[in-house]
Amino acid sequence: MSTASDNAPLLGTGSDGAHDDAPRASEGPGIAAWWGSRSRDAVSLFTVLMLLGVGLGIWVYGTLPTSDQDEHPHEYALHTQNILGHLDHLLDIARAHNNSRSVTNGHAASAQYVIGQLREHKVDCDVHVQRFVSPVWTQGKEPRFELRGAVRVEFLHTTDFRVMRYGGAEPASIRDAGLAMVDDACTASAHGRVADRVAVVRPSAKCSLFEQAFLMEQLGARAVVFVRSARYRVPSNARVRLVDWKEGDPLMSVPVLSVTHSVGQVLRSTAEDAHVSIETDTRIDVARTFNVLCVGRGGSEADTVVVGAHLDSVAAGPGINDNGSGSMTTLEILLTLARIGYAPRNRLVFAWWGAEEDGLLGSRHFARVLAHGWRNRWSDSEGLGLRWADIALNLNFDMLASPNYIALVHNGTDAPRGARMGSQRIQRVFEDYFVRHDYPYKVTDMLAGSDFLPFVDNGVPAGGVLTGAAEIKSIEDRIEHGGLADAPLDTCYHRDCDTVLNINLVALHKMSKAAMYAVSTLSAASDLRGFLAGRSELRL
Ligand SMILES: *[C@@H]1O[C@H](CO)[C@@H](O)[C@H](O)[C@H]1NC(C)=O
Ligand SMILES: *[C@@H]1O[C@H](CO)[C@@H](O)[C@H](O)[C@H]1NC(C)=O
Ligand SMILES: CC(=O)N[C@H]1CO[C@H](CO)[C@@H](O)[C@@H]1O
Ligand SMILES: [Zn+2]
Repeated sequence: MSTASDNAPLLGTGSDGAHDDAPRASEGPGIAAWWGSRSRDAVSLFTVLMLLGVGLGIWVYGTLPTSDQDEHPHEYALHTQNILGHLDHLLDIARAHNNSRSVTNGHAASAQYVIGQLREHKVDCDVHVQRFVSPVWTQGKEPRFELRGAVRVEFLHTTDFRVMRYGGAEPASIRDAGLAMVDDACTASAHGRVADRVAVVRPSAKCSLFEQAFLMEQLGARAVVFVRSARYRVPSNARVRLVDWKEGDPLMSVPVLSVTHSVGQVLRSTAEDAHVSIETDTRIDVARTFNVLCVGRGGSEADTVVVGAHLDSVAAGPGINDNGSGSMTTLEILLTLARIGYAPRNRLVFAWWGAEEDGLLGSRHFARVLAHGWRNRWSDSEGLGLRWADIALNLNFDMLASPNYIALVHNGTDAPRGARMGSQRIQRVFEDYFVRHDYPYKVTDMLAGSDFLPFVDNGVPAGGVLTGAAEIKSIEDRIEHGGLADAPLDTCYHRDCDTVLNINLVALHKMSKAAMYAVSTLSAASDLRGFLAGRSELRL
């Protein structure tokens, strides 16, 4: 009893007056005796109230979100250092595979690393490997292009002409071929003279470059030369093949060159009696590759959020910023969510696309199989447990750590009508992050160049952040975003110096957390479809 009443103030039940007059028997020395008087009871009442007050304060403090960290715990749980650790592994993989992680080199080892991490951290998802084939174009020796006529000109590679990517499935050596000037290569008529000659084509807007080049090839042209319009000073390095290639579609056999406008004028003015020689050393090999998918086991299937990044690099370098930074950030986001026991309201699917650098083939394959029921020889065994109609949105993370970066958010208004409203809403989620942290950012187009395209083209809203590639930073952008003006955002874009040293840590930190914010927010949203359709606000 006495012990209890001695302790009463601390338990918050004493000071009821019952003991007011009873002098306390001192049961022991020290503290117990100290409490045994009226005045001390007053002190103890004060203590109780004070402690209660403090306790209440602590409780209120603990339940109210009082800091950014309390409000956005997922962002803070993500550690940039871990992403760097993954990137180190990717670099090791590239080093062991001729300094590349392309379809034919280190992609498979990169995928094994991702799958190994998912297993090691016991991520609660079904891992699928979705196989497809991808044409891989390579160029060996420098090409040559020479004109013999009234004048004799040896054109300069990259200054005057280039072999367009995917233009030429095998090495070619063309000697003294005549020229045929073609103004409309979209229609087969009127090109009788193309056979056995080199077709010099002014590209038409009426059909794709590939359709024009392929028609010339079918009409017997030995090579195709596209003349650029005068506003470009250099020949094009674009792909000539349809980006939407799939197994069984044709590829160009004969060489396809791009030349500057002035070279085109020289060819045109000497066409009658001129001959050209062309030597190329290019190949197209059809390689097997795959996407890695981690299909979450929890959350509403009908509101699936697909988080994607491409895992392959170009053949020319290890691709650590491009786009290792995106793929390893998404990996670390997933591992972090697993570590903190995150249970999404909406199912999360993580995707590491293959063959992005060869024309978004991995994500296009995914969309073709799911949205259009397309099958290849492996599809039946793949059973992904996913339906296109269940995919509510796609988040795409590509380059997130460009050394001279600008924080860029994709412009949802660029998405086709069916995906526009949702894409605008996703854009706003990213913008909220930058505004909340007071980080400068810029809205950039969402028209081409990455794996969100097959989603928006098939009615699924998409969004994402990126930090820029070969674009040059303007002085205005430098004032707003810092860094270096008149320099590319990523000097090492698609080059062999794209290593861990090419990673901007500040950019990686900001952008990976922006990605985490969007992933955790959108996968936790109730009525996600209503939010994307503009019917409701974002509710968690
Ligand atoms: C390694 O890469 C270089 C440069 O890209 C290339 O010339 C060479 O053929 C590659 N070697 C192999 C074995 O792939
Ligand atoms: C977003 O895209 C739309 C349509 O393509 C364009 O009108 C608008 O100016 C763009 N917004 C920004 C901020 O670039
Ligand atoms: C953001 C960005 O530039 N990402 C790049 C990733 O790789 C593809 C394929 O080369 C580029 O087109 C993207 O631009
Ligand atoms: Zn790239």
